[in-house]
Amino acid sequence: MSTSALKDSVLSHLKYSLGKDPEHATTYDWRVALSLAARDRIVDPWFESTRATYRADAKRVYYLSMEFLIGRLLEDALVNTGVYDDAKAVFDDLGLNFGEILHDEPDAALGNGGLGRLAACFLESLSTLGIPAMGYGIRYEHGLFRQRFEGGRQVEEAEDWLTQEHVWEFERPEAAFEIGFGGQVYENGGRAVWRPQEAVIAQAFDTPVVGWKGEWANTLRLWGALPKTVLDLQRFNAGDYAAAAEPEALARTISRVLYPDDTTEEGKHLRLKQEYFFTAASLRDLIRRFEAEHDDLRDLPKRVAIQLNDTHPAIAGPELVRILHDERGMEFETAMEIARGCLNYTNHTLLPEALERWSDGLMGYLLPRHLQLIERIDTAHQTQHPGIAIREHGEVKMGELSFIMANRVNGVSALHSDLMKVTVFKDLHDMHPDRIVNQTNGVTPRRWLRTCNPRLSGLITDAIGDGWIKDAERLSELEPHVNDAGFLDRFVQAKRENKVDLGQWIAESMGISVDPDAMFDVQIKRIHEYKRQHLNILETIALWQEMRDNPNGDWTPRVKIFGGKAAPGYVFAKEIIYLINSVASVINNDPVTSKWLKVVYPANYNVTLAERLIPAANLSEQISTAGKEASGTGNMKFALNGALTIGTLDGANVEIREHVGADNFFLFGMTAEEVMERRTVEGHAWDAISKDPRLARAVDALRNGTFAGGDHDRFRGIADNISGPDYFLVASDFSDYWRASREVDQAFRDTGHWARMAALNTARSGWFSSDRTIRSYASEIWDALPSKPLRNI
Ligand code: 26Y
Repeated sequence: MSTSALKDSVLSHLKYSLGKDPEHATTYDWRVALSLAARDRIVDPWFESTRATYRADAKRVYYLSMEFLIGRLLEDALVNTGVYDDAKAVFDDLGLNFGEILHDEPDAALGNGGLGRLAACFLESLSTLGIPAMGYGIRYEHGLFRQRFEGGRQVEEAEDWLTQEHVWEFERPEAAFEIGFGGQVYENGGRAVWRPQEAVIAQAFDTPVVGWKGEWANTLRLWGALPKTVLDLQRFNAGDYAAAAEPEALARTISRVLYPDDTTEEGKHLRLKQEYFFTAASLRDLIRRFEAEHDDLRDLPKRVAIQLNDTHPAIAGPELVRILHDERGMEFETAMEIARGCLNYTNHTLLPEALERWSDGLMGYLLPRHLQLIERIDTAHQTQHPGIAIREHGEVKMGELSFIMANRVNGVSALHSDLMKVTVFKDLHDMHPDRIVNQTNGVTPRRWLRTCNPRLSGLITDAIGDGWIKDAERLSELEPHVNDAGFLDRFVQAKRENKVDLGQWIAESMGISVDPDAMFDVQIKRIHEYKRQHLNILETIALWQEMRDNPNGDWTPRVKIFGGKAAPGYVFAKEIIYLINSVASVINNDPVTSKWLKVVYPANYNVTLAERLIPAANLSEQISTAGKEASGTGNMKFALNGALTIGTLDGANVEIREHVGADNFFLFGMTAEEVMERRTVEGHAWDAISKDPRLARAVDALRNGTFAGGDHDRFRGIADNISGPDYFLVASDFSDYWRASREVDQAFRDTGHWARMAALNTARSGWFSSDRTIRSYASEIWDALPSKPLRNI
């Protein structure tokens, strides 16, 4: 398509869709006009994909997820449909700032972190591979909260991405289902009939997800909750306006907010409602689609694979059995078999507190028939495999339920899948030894290299052509180039320019000046004790103290960059945020160390900020307590963008190290096994602190008010934790982390060698493409085949 055709399309949308003339159009107007023009180019392949799927009677994959952390869509769509350069030319021609227009788009934060972003990468890969698939989730009015810092503390604000029109979606008033809650179960002619007490409408909103080169597009179908009756007219006419609007407000609450990854008690009722709401609507939708084409529901497993993204949609098991058994009259055992033939479950955590459990009371109140069916499923399973119960201590364990109802269960890295077999799912694994399979996570190279890092991707394409974008393993063709000084120079140059851009952004948005030749050392992820941001900040404190001891030393300059949100109810994580910000304000104002050390913590880390930070990183901090991080996916994005990792043998770090080579990875810390052993040593933290004077002094600085304007109490909680229970073994891993960090310093000074290691990280990270992950799910779990590519744009 030519630039002028795109320009006509943008101008036409500006006029006819937005009712604006170019003289009065705002950045928003231009952005929406361009988005609509881009969307137009996706609609044909989207329709064609659906038609091809029907024609081939292909098996469909349904990915059920409470979270889709899709971020911004415009730039990705322009790149994937091949019109990015044309679009830029159009706006240059119009004399408008293209970057500003792209950045006007709100970041759709319909997820908390890794699990939600993984779902978004998977959708893009499913489209790139041409696998007929649909993502199902919730159209939250308010995504993940916006984070601000007030005096260094996290403050949460409601996110409101939907106050602007979401231009990518199509509302589907005809695709709507009534979803019930509560009520009673009756018996009628030998069949159970559930008569819910209340009901809301789940209405579909579709967003096309286009793959590379626009060859295929799948759908992300998000459900919004609507009332059955908009207004109680009787109450309204009686003058009680608030009460009249109540049904609407109550119904809409269900799709109002995304739950922050949290363990608070409040809102449990609403969370379970959300889970059932979107799961039930999705199942009804896919059964309706199946029945439009086929007449025997016993064929469902041949035509449909359903992937449960963690236990959040686990109610799909009993719901599918309820539909097949109660509503369609199938034998219970047959219904079970069919449901199990369709369902698969991905586990994303071994942390016991993060595995969902619902009390019998709440489950019985909101979903009385489902509780009965869960009892029956439990009994049936125990008859065959005594010793494991889904229900225990008055609770339903959703992990066990998901496992029992699934054809395949998977972990998200090799280590994690192995640990599943010996920890939380040990007994179930022993009973069903073939059920757990590993599917190591991946990230889409389109967004996480091609789009977010145009300098590096341009250089790669110059060297090896653009085949790597669709087949990331071809990045290995870069290997011979890492011995070419000219290539390495350009590699270093691309990284440096990305750092200059980031430095400018940091200066403008935070008023902190950073040296683009310093090492950019980045830890971005949710704030959690197991991810150990406090280990990083302790090392920062110790380094700063040492620099002050030796102000004439030849220190390697570093910019420590942090990003991440804490769950609003997670007090300790919020203390860590406060500590990082407090340390930053002391260190950044210290004239003695300012040429070597800066601490930068921009607020409101999100997908857009990740896209800015990752291309500019030299060092990737992946320092979780071994055995706790299921996989990590940020670690893959960094390696792909030529950052070196300092990390523990945890999650996918293990596999990253294997792929990039042990020489190109800074390893430290205890292994998962050593961690378990160390915990049994009484006084392990004290022991570690007494053996390492640097650590002792850093912990002391938390207690003596150095970072709290003399207040000895402000960070006492963190200090006491590190020197007391220290469940996450910050103290025990400190010395080795310090050692590895100094090795990093040394290595960074040998710029040529560092560049070579960085380039090797890029060349050897292609395996971490989500295309590889999806191919593997397709062959090992879904038995789904890619359809033929349709056409090239
Ligand atoms: C129960 C509920 C409130 C809840 C909500 C969100 C519980 C957990 C989560 C999110 C979990 C999550 O994001 N897990 C991450 O999944 C990534 C993708 O597999 C992994 O890379 C990462 O290690 C894991 O922490």
